[in-house]
Amino acid sequence: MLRTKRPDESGRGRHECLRHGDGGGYRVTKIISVEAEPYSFEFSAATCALLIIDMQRDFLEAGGYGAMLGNDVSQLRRTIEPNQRLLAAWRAKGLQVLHTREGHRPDLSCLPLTKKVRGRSAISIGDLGPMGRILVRGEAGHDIIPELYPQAGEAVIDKPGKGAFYATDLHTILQNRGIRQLIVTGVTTEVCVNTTVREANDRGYDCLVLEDCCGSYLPDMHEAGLKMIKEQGGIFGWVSDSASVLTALGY
Ligand code: C5J
Repeated sequence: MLRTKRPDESGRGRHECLRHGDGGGYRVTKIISVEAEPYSFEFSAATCALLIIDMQRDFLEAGGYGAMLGNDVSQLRRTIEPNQRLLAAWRAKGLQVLHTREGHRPDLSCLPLTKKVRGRSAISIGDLGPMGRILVRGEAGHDIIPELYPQAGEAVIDKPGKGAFYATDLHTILQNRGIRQLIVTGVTTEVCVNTTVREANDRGYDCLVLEDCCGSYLPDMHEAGLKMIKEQGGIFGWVSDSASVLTALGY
């Protein structure tokens, strides 16, 4: 495939011509440009997916794991509405969506002992809570919140670690679907979002993280997590917000 960019154009509405080897036909792909830091993030609809990280009841709802550990879930719940708006717009354009869930097999065979005991908390992964066994696949608390529930055709990646690429088929799915760019949202900013963005970066994906669609129980960690992504010329990726993506999509 041969790619030619029109040299005089930049930003919104720019087009890229993709010429296919057989037959020499051209397909014109619109480049969508989102205002972002450290500079604009560009993607084409066919090669970009929305990746929503761990918007699970155990992290976001009263009675879930996060709340049982004494965290203020409102810090995460403020991300629900912007995620809903973005997801609705993304779906309406027919673009690709993937969701992740952090959790473990019921026999806990994919749960390292280190993760089970870290924090020395009275309750830990696998214990029984108000929404079933904490972060165990198949339990109510492990599932995605109803407000952002996956639709048919949207891949749900069950991950045992913080990063969505570790011990999952996410990379294979993205490769098979021709995805090269990810718009990443979800919780928590400094843990699973950051780990996933770093893993994606090392695998050759460009990631745009949306600050209003990501959250942390600890606001200063949210800020730090975003800063680490966009510093040094975007060492791990870009940071923007949902309004900028919606504007770029023509809403
Ligand atoms: C955490 C996550 N914080 N999804 N998980 O343990 O960030």
